[in-house]
Amino acid sequence: MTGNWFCEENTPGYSVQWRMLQLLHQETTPFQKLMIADLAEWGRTLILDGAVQYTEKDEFIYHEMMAHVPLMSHPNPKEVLIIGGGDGGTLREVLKHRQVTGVDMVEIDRRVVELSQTFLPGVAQGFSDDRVKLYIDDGIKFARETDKKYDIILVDSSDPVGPAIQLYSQAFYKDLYQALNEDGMLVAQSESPLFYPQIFDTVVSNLSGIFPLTRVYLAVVPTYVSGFWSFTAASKCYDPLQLSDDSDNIDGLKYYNRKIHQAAFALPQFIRERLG
Ligand code: AG3
Repeated sequence: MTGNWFCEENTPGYSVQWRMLQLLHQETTPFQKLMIADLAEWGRTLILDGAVQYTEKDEFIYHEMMAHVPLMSHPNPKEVLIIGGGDGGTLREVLKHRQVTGVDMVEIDRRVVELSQTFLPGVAQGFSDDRVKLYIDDGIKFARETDKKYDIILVDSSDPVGPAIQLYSQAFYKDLYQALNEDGMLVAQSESPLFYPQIFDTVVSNLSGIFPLTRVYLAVVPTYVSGFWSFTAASKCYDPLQLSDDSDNIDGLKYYNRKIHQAAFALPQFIRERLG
């Protein structure tokens, strides 16, 4: 950190600097270094191990795209599992679907949940919704041990460092496959294909080794490394690209709409070539 600037080092050759108006909280949890700051231009921001996860200004893009693409494609999503996502952004979007009757959320770091509720605007409400059950637990262990079946699973993980490494493994995805109903669907954030192509390849190839249908989609998330961000949808039955006629109409969206849903699956040539 230099003066009032927070510096996110993405690679040894590429860093981004953010002017910090106020450092609101900082601590080292048993899992990671957690920081909440008010950044000029971006507002309240959650930073884990030096990587920006959530900013007030652009979080809606990532969270809407993570939740609504699978939820609008599945005709009858009732039970949802969120792994990670302790800030509550994905949860807030999932709860906008009236068809959803239960959401289990598994976050390893209790402090992420507690501090997000205290400091991040617009996420606390979700945690008190009757449909939600919060497990402070290791997502890997939860996936291995659960005998519940879900319609949708969302893997809202941080980068594959520290507590999140195993969330990119094939063993974990196999457990999630088991935890999905026969027509279930999963979405995992799959990092920047431009900047972290190996991680992107790992997610896609691990998932496509297990699921009959895997599709990548994109969104611009300005505050994530390079802004060029991907999600990978893996499905047992429905095509994630296809919107279901039975899906809810959701109010109050700022990014997602039906045209965006389909456009997000149009992939640039360099990604198509990576996918083979
Ligand atoms: N999860 C993905 C954040 C990745 C950001 N990476 C980085 N800045 N190096 C975000 C969790 C939000 N619910």
